[in-house]
Amino acid sequence: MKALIIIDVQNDFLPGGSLEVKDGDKIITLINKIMDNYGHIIATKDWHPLNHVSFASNHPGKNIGDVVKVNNLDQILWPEHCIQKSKGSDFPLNLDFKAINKIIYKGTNSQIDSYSGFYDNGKIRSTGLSNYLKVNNVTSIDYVGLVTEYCVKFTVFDSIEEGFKSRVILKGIQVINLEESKKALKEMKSKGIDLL
Ligand code: VGL
Ligand code: ZN
Repeated sequence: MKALIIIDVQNDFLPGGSLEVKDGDKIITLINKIMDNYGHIIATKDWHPLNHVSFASNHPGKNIGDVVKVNNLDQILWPEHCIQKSKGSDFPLNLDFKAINKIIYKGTNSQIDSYSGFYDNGKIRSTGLSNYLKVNNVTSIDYVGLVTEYCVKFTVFDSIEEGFKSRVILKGIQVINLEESKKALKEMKSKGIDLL
């Protein structure tokens, strides 16, 4: 069974959002168009509590973009984004979200970030995504969403490690930092992830 996983297509990552990605909205038409081709459609949502460790606002004296150590892990500090139940955490209205079969929430623990849709950044807690896919006999996954060098990258790395045939649809992703994203795509390729 083939699945489509849509990563973090949420208002805060789109133009006008608190962590807006330039042209982040340009991938939505394509995503809507390809949804029909899949037996299962899963979306991940970045889903942070207000006191989340990734927010610069929770580190007095620090700024957005600074890197701090949290339990020995590097943590980049972001603006507040995708706060649980906020408008910024919603799917955009022009995404065909009614076609989504399952939503996986990540970054819900205030003390640790989660770029991957499978595990938190310390690989301590599973989100349940892997189990959901296995129970539904999914063996092959195509990925779209935001953003290439963070959540897409770490999700597909875990995807291949979990044994799923994994492909990234290049017209369905978007980047924050072009240099970092080029590196990310190279790393994906070297790990056996197909780039379409
Ligand atoms: C993401 C930064 C912080 C992402 C999530 O979805 O790529 N990036 N939280
Ligand atoms: Zn986040």
